Amino acid sequence: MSAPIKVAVTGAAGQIGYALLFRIASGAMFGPNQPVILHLLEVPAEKPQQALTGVAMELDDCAFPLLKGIVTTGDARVAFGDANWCLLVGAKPRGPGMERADLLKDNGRIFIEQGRIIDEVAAADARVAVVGNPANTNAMIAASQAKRLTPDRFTAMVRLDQNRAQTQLAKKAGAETTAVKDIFIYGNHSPTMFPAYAHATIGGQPAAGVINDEAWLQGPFLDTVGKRGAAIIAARGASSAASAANALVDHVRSLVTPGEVHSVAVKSEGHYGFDPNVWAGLPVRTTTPGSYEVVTGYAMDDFAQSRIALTNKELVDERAMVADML
Ligand code: NAX
Repeated sequence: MSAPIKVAVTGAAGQIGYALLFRIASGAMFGPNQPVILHLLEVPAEKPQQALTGVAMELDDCAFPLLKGIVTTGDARVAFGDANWCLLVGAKPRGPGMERADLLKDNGRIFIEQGRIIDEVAAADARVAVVGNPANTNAMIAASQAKRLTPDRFTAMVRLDQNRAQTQLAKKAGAETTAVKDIFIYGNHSPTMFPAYAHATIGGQPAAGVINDEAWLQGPFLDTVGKRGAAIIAARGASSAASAANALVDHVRSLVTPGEVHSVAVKSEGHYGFDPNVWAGLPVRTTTPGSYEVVTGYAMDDFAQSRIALTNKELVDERAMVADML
């Protein structure tokens, strides 16, 4: 059994937090031999702090063998102190009539502060995974505040989009989800994202050939994956939570498993036509636990290039909207 690692989770009393913490504590994220200490952050107001106390009580009530401690706090310095992983789930939701630029700025303030504090107090090997929206740009903002931790330590989650795309391809082909491989998400976690179906395989064969319906791949498939979040809200009356928590488990588990190839939003180095300095969803290969390299060399046809240009433009525009804050 290894020494416990410290895992900070923000927005811990929110709906994703509630679906996430029990998975981390059970070993789903870091494996059955890795004890964890949870550092749970919520805004320092009475109600969320009370809710957080209740969540911690339920975690206690599970008697998880791998859970070696729980810290609940409203102080980011305490939450991120010596943390090995910082899972940034908490964010301000978009209110009625709120412009995207206002959402970006309000969340920008949160991620500037959290990025700075993580850089000051987290463990030397700290890794950061951002879920709170707009996730890609929030990761870019947090990374911009770091002097000690390099930009590769800051990732954002597009794994929910990858999982959604994998299931849609499997359903269309009448195949098991496990038969679908190499479907990766490029760009922003927003409806502009591009699941590059041309590289995917189903049962070892090119997915486009198995499905044999280019119009479906370019139309309903992309629409369903891109607008799935809104469809869940319309159906459930609340945004995706359990599937988002599950995707974060996958995101981190793949990042600590050498050899895994998976979709992560990381700092672009210009590959596939993305502007350097935006955080874009890309296929990465985990090299050593917590480290990765971008998988380059996938050929992009005109259609793919035009979709990547669209999602890249959105990321560049988001960066421009917060440029004065960085
Ligand atoms: P909730 O509103 O249920 O929970 C968010 C929690 O964060 C709240 O309890 C709030 O008090 C807390 N919080 C806000 N600011 C904070 C701060 N500065 N420090 C600590 N805690 C803070 O939202 P939930 O459904 O859990 O979603 C969380 C975030 O995930 C949202 O931004 C949401 O848009 C985003 N999502 C991202 C996804 C992705 O694939 N990247 C998918 C799911 C989800 O929509």
